[in-house]
Amino acid sequence: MLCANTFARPNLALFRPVFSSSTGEDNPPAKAVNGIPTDRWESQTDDSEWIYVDLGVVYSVDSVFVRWETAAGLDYVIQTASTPSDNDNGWTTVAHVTDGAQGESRSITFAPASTRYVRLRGYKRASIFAYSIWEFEVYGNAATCIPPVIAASPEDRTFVDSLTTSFNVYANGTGMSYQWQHLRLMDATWFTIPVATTAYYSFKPMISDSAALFRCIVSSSCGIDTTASASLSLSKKAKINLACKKPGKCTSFEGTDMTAASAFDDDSATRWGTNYKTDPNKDSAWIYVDLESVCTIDSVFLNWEDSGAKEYLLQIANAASDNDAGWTTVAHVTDGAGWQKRPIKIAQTQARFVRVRCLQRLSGFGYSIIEFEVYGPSSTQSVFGAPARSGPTASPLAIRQEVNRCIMSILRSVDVRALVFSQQGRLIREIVGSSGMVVWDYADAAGNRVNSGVYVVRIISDGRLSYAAVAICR
Ligand SMILES: [Ca+2]
Ligand SMILES: [Ca+2]
Repeated sequence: MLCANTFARPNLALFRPVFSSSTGEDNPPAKAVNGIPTDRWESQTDDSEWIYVDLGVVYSVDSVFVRWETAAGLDYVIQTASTPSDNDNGWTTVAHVTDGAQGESRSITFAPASTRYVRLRGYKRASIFAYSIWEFEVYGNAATCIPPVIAASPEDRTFVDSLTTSFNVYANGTGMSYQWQHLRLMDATWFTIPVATTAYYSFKPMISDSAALFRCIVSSSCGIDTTASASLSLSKKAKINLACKKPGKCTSFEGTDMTAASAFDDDSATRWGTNYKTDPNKDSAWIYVDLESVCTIDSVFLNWEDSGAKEYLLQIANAASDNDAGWTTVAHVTDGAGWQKRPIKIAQTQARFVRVRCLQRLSGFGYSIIEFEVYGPSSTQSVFGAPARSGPTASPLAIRQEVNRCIMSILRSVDVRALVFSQQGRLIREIVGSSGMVVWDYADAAGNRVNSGVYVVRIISDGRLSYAAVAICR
């Protein structure tokens, strides 16, 4: 039997996701929002306990109705939040009850508050038992503040290196703020770009940014929405990276996957890293590339990992040495940072060897460079003329669709991830696989099975991309 609504308005908490500080016996918080008056949420036996419900969208909430069991609260507050937390951070108290009684049903009204989350936070119990609530009901009206809704996601872009490119987002809502993110292949996480906080994000990409994904999170006090991902790919007119696949040398490396070659492999998922544990002089490290012939150069792009250099020199030579002899300094950087993509323009010059000579670390770790790229004024070529990748190239993708899952496997691959997109380009799900295999259970990020339709799956394996279309019929 379902409870009759106390008010004419619907109970906004009914069947919504609900969370609590604790659960006593077999009485989880979901039993306080299931409309059944004969089952209940029960906390542990403690004065400081809470329960909150996620209304799904922002409402203008003005009252709650608490159907207490005998184990009631004596002193407790009703709170709202734009972002919920499992402690007292971010919660605003809208009502305070100090005379709670055992077994009562209490209507608590307050000034309308725009909120998606509503919490009851206990301070003192009315009995020696725990807190116990048959039903926690929330009432309100449609919100007056309009949460952000993405009207247009950023579009895919091609770029020419060292020239500015940009992404745009259009959203409807009030009081919105923007935060762009970049899917970092290095650790397969969405990385927040600190400076990118407007609807328009303009920047100078590196060659190794090709195939990178970008998205924007639009938020306000009454909600949040995230754009579909947009990809960045290299234009056919792009300049060629003179250091790509060229031999390199370095003072030390932490593991065999972190040699100098990892900074010149055109792969954002690999990096050079010094062996900071054993280097006798931890600050004084270097890495250089041999362009294999004397080239005219005018710029270098450095994609630093978190272990960056605070201070370093950019140097050139026509005969490389393993010490400081024979190297000419063409740039001196004193404000380096971690996760920094640093373009360095230099006066046009000729050189066969280009070196980064580190002087001071940022942290207790070593130095680490994801990609070290070198360009010249006349190095413009079709990317189809670029040197091929070494090792196995785009590996064959095998797909097997079953009733409740789809198995995608990449031969010769170890690290594999999949991004599932709708036909409208919205990111539905990210899946991390293992041993060259990724399994999609046809669920979205919230765990709900997706609707029938065609989905595009972008598979990233060992830094390379493959695509698949998966048709789902119920
Ligand atoms: Ca119940
Ligand atoms: Ca690399």
